[in-house]
Amino acid sequence: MSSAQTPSALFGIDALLTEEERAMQETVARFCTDRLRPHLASWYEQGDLPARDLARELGGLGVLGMHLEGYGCAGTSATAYGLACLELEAADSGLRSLVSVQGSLAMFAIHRWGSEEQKQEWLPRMAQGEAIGCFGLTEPDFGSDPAGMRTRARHDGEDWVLNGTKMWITNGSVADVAVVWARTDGDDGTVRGFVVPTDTPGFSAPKITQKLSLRASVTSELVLEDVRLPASAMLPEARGLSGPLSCLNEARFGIVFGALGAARDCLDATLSYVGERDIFGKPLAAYQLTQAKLADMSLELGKGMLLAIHLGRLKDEGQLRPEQVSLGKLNNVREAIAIARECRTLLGANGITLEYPVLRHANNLESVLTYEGTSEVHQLSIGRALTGHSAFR
Ligand code: TGC
Ligand code: FAD
Repeated sequence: MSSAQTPSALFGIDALLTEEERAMQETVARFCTDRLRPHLASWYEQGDLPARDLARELGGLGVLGMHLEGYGCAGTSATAYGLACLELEAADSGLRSLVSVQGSLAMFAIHRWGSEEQKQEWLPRMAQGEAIGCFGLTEPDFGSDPAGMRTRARHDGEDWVLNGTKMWITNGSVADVAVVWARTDGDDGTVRGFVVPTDTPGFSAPKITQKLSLRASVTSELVLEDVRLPASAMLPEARGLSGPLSCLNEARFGIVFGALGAARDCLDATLSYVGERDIFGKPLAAYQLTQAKLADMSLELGKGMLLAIHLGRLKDEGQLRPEQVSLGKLNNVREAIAIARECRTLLGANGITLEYPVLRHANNLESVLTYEGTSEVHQLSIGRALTGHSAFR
């Protein structure tokens, strides 16, 4: 047999990255191998993970809010952040989610839209993983259409009083601080963001159980019953839906890279499996049908990487537009889940167990396909950019 190449080597991906980016990728990959991989199957099976310990370790690694400037954040390139997401998601989408929600949603919201006091109070601790954040936008009846949200913020003297329910909130039950989006009773009912310490009376976060996807991740409901907050809890600079939607661009960007990590891990496991599995007297890898599958999957993985790196460079130049993030999220998650499912076929019955990562990734990617804008939402965003017509309503 001639020497085998990885899909990444086939595409020459490393040549497109800076030394610093490759170093960051390797550091995160090593952490995943040493610290995460030995536990992934059992965390997934138990439907739980030691989120607090992991947050501190991830903080020590420097990946929480790593693409933000100041307040204890590393200020890396967007591409370096994407590559960290890729390695984390090659371990498990739940781990990438923990980091995405912390850095791209909760920390970004405070960094971009918060007061200096809010930034000083929360960001350094969140960067170190000493404080965990969550981001409450989705509600039981309003996921794709957050404009319909029912959570209300009522002015009472100098205070704000929040009532409502948020649903499917990553990190909710383990969070120290929740960024909650609510419609105000003043300001013509504008959507505003609030920084809510989770020990505020009236706030609770029951954990959602019985998930079949993203099991190594804490997902919760947020219940707000007369949660009274001082005026200083409002994010002063965010006004309207563009506030939360700008945060989604950040998290979606991480997923553009992250989903490819899950796909790469599936392909790596499968390449190794087909080399060792003998069927009808020769390795499964030596059949044309197998090689056609492997070639097509590698092609999609490599094309996805080229797209991700292109979008990363645009982001670093401050040129990345939301509809371009939609191109990446739609394509790379759609292809990643197709790769995971195809890999599963090559593993036969072994593919349905936790001994191999493939079905775990495929199941996780069902969530990734839905959160941060479903495929259909991204198709419609691209459609709007192409035609000028909004077909959401
Ligand atoms: P629309 O009229 O289009 O926009 C309202 C205002 O927002 C602005 N805007 C954006 N700004 C920044 N970035 C974007 N991507 C933006 N998209 C829109 C827009 O310019 C406008 O600004 P202004 O100043 O004129 O008021 O709003 P719409 O109600 O028609 O909705 C558009 C739509 C459907 C695209 C949006 O609602 C949407 O993206 N829906 C999907 C919701 C979603 O993705 N939720 C994710 C929740 S968080 C999560 O899932 C975390 S998962 C865990 C993990 O990340 O790991
Ligand atoms: P719906 O909006 O009800 O969509 C159902 C179907 O209708 C989808 O196929 C959708 O594409 C389709 N559809 C919607 N609109 C249209 C249209 N205009 N035309 C045609 N079809 C349409 N949210 C947060 O705020 N914070 C979090 O931390 C968070 N974490 C999550 C973690 C997990 C594991 C999961 C699964 C979800 C999480 N979410 C979070 C929620 C996530 O963002 C929503 O699930 C997502 O936005 C979709 O909303 P929905 O589930 O209500 O689906």
